[in-house]
Amino acid sequence: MRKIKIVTDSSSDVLSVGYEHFASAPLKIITSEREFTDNAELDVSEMVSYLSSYKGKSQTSCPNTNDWLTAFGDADDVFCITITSGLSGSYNSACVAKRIYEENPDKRVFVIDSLSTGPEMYLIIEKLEEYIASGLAFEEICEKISEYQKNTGLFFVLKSVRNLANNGRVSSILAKIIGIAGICIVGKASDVGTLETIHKCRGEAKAIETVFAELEKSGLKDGKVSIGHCQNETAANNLKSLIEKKYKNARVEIHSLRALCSFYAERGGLLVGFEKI
Ligand code: X90
Repeated sequence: MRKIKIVTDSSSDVLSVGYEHFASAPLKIITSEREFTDNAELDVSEMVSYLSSYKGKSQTSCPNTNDWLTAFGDADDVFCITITSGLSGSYNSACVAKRIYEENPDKRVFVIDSLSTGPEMYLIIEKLEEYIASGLAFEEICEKISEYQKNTGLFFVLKSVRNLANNGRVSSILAKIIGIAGICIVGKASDVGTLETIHKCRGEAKAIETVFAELEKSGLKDGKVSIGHCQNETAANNLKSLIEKKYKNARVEIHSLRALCSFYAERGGLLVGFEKI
């Protein structure tokens, strides 16, 4: 029997799955005083509190090739899913790790660029588990998961884009607009895996209604929805209720974001992954 493993970076917020062969390669959040490794041991809410009063420089770093090789471990077949290559070097270092790993001709690695992060990666990981459990061949899983990925998407609601702007992931002009109290942005992961701002909303309630309308426009039906939040379970539950009221068979799951997504989504932020079918 070949050992099949699912490997992700910590931007997926997934620390463990039902399937036994799984590993997460942590990203890091670095300030001039402290360094946070995004793994199961980290107290994310303590980090978020610390960052909310920290005024200095901060940045993040993705897993390097060695980190990925460690995560692949001794598996024969690896399905490796990364944060979008549009915003991070994680996908690139995973591809280098794949080339090294496959110098052994018995090993196979399929690297998936999520073109997204967090909850959309969560849905892709769940689907991989399903395909592996049903005993599909490696090539079939590669094909099917690529198809599945075309039918998932990610929206977000953010109250601050300070950390995104400071790290060059969105424009500083946008950061200033959002800095105005009470303004939330609603946006989505673009087709090339970058942030696309769609609306600037006054107040969280309006932002939740808006993201629901956008989800519907993009094909939300009775499929799966995954909501990740940074210390904002109330907003996550409000969105869940809106969805379930109209789509009785939708399966909506809520979880707390881990460190990397919390750092960029910031306190109050929501990320929403969904199936378009
Ligand atoms: O390599 C690194 O250091 C990681 C850089 C990650 C940068 C962006 C993370 C965004 C997290 C913010 C809203 C959702 C955006 C989705 C766009 C594809 C969450």
